[in-house]
Amino acid sequence: MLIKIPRGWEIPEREVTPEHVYLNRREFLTGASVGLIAGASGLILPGSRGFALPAGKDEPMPVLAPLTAPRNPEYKTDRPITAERVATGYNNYYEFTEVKDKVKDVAVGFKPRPWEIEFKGHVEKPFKINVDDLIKKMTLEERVYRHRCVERWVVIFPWIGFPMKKLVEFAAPTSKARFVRMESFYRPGQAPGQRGGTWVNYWPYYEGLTMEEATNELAFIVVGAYGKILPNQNGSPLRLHTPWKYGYKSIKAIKRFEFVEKQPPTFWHTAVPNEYDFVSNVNPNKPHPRWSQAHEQLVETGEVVPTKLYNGYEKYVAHLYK
Ligand SMILES: Nc1nc2c(c(=O)[nH]1)N[C@H]1C(S)=C(S)[C@@H](COP(=O)(O)O)O[C@H]1N2
Ligand SMILES: [Mo]
Repeated sequence: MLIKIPRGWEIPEREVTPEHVYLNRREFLTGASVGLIAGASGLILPGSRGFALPAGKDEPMPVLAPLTAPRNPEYKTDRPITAERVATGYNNYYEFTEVKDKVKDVAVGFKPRPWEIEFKGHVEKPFKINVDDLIKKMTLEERVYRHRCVERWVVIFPWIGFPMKKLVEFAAPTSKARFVRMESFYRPGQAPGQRGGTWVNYWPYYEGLTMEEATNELAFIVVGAYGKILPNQNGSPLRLHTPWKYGYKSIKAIKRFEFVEKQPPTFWHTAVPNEYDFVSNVNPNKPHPRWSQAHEQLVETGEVVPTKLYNGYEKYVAHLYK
C-alpha cells in the first residue's frame, strides 16, 4: 500500500533529532494499515492503528517477580489500562536504542540489581541505600496514570510505587533545597546507546523538579507495573513518573537524588535547548517547535484524541504554575 506522506509532517534528514522523529517516520513507512486523517486545521495523525504491536501475540512475556499493592482509587483515567504487552514493548530509553519496539530486547542485558541509590546535596546527612532496603521502608500503592510522551503517544500504566514526597521526607533535605536533581546510570557495557551514536557525550540522563513539584501528591516513584517488578525497559529498578509532564521528565533507573539551590540543567534541554524546557507540562496550546501538541494518539488502539492541559491532572497541579 502506498502511503502519501504530506509535506509538513515529513521531517528532513538534517532535522533528525531525538524524540518524535522515530515515531513520525517509522509509523508511516511501515504501518500497512495506517490511514491518515487531515482535520480542518490541517492536523495530520495516523488514523487507524498507527503503531505496530511490539511483540507478536504469541511471543511469551518475560517472567518477572510479582509485586502487588492496593490500588489507590483517587487516580482514575478516562481510558482503559494499556495492555501490558504494548506498554512494556513500546519504549523510549535512549541508553539502549532509539528503536522503540527493540528497547525491551536490547535492555535484557541490563542488571538493575544490586542497585545503590545516593542522596546528596542539601540534606541533613548524605547517604547511600540499597534500592530494596529503600522500597521496604515505603508503603507501596498502585496508581493508574496516563503517560504522555512529547511525541504525542499515550499509554495508561498501572504503576506500583510510592509518592515522591515520602522519598523527599526520607532524604531529609535542609531549607536550602529548592530543586531536586536526578541522575540515571552510566554503564556503557550494558547500554549500547552509551557507547556511541548521537548522544554519546550527554550521558548519564539527568532531570530535575522544583521541591513543590517533587512533593506534589502526583509525583510518583515507580518500582513496579502490572503486578510485577518493573521491567528493565520501563526503568527498573526505580524511576519517576510525573504524569502532568511530558514523558521525558520521568527519568528511568535513578542512581542519585541531589538537593540543590539552583534550577539544574536537564538532559533534553542541554541536548536540544530550543525544543525542551525545564517545566515541560503537557499543554495542547503550546506547540512543540516542529509539531502541534493539540492531539495525541493511544498506542494500543491508534485512536487520536485531544490533548488535555496538564494531561488531565489540572486540579492537582495548576496552582503550582499560577
Ligand atoms: N534514563 C532515561 N529515562 C527516560 C528516557 C531515557 O531515554 N532515558 N526517556 C524518557 C522518555 S522520552 C519517555 S516518553 C519515557 C518513556 O517511558 P516508558 O518507556 O516507560 O513508556 O521515559 C523517559 N525517561
Ligand atoms: Mo518521550
